[in-house]
Amino acid sequence: MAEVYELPDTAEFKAEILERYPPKLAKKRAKQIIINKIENDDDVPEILANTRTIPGIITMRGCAYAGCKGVVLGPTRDILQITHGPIGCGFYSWLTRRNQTKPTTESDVNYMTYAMSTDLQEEEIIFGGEKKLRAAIDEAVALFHPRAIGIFATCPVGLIGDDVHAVARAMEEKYPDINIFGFSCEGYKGVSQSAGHHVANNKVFTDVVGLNDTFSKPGKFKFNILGEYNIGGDAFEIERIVADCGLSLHSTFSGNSTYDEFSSAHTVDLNVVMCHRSINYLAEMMEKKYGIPWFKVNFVGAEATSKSLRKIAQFYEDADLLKKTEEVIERELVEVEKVRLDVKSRCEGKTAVLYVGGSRAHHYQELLREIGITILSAGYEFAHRDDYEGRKVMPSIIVDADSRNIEELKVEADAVRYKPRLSEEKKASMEADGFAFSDYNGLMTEMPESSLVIDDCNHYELEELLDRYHPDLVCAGIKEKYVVQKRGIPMKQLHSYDYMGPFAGYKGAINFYKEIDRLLNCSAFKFTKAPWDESPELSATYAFN
Ligand code: CFM
Repeated sequence: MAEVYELPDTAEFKAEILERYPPKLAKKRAKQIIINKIENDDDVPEILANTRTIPGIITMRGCAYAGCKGVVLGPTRDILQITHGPIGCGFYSWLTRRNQTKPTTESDVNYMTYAMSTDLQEEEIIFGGEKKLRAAIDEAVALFHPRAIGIFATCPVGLIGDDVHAVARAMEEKYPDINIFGFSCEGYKGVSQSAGHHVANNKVFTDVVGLNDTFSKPGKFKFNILGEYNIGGDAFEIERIVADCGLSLHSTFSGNSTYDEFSSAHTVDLNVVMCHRSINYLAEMMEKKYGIPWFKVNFVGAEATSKSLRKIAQFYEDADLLKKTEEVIERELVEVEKVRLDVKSRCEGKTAVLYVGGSRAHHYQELLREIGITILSAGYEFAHRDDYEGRKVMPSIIVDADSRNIEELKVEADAVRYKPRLSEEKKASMEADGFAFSDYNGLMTEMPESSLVIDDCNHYELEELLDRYHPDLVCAGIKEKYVVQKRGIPMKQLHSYDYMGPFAGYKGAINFYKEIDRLLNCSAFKFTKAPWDESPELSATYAFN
């Protein structure tokens, strides 16, 4: 049952926010700023999501290229990745997210430390850039001899009509031993980075997964983690815990991953999904084509980690595995509880708001609640209605022209490799016992009643909210960080974690508790005076009828 926190005057606050917008925009934002209400069977109000940001608004969002190259493919280390576009796109998607990797031997390749780009100039924008892309691939092959190359399209490439797929096909003919594939992830391809996730999922599914039937790892209980990107070392901590439980993690999509792991990912028995938004497509497609079931997990938060480990162990129905898992949980919780209770004594009763991507605004509520912090407001930058309201609303989501822009692959069972890991009867009986497959309840069911859920929150709304409700902590990204901190409010980046991590798993929980304790109880913020409070500020309003 969700906590009840009476955030005062939310309706009035919402009306005030909307009053300053032109009428058409106010009408749209009214559907994206929601006062949370949880009905009996976990029904929540409908929210408008995955829709275009209003031009001129300072959004927190990124682009489709960022979602494809930066997010989904970026963390894998031995697929050589070439950004076809101006140098800025390649440069700013180059490890700013702090995704880490750890080659297992000295001779393992790691391309993540390179930013490879065709560095398009005016000349190519006018006369076409495919020649330069082919030359870049020749150069990359000569220097690195990679096994796989991904080519990522940026906005100008789409505008001038360069065909990255045709180049990929031609270059694959020239280098038949190298798997070369292109991504139509032009920045404007969708309304946010979410479109890029989908493009990435599709291509990895059609061109990589399923190619290698022989690569395997030792161990009995083989599974993949989908949607964990090893920011600040999160995947390393998850790897440590699942190995201690006796599980065999085959491939993570895509934190600390390799091409071999991706291409043989169809050989395991289970997919667990961490970030639902960025990768639920791949989970669904792998189930249809190979018969691998999936369910949602969350390794952010000590309790959530324990729950997720137990669910994975229960899936295999093995007494030893279950026993070992309980031992790991008990062992790890000793230190976690010690730190948690100490930190909680200083953080209890504080309040926070979170506006992050498409899953962390939900997952990190777990960690904050564990140290007694109340969530006043949260929202995603680019999630869809299912991430807010739960997957049960998926059939009622209206597919608009922007979403239709991204191909929905028609997936059928593989003639050779399809093997249902669970019979229909078995799955049904597990479900009858409360074991949820292919499910996600979304963020709103776990938010306090009457808290504010804001989709695609912008800087104006965030500042109004800070003025009105004075949260003790803001969790968001780099674009928000300094505006918030200059006001004297501690701010934690939940994308890159600033300079820290891991925050996942048990050690991550300890790191996070301590960091939030330091931030909330640091007196330096009390002495901070925002420059705009000290000197006059220009202000303006829209002129409209
Ligand atoms: Fe998934 Fe992510 Fe997120 Fe995301 Fe992202 Fe990220 Fe994020 Mo930044 S894949 S949706 S596109 S959990 S980069 S690791 S932190 S916005 S909440």
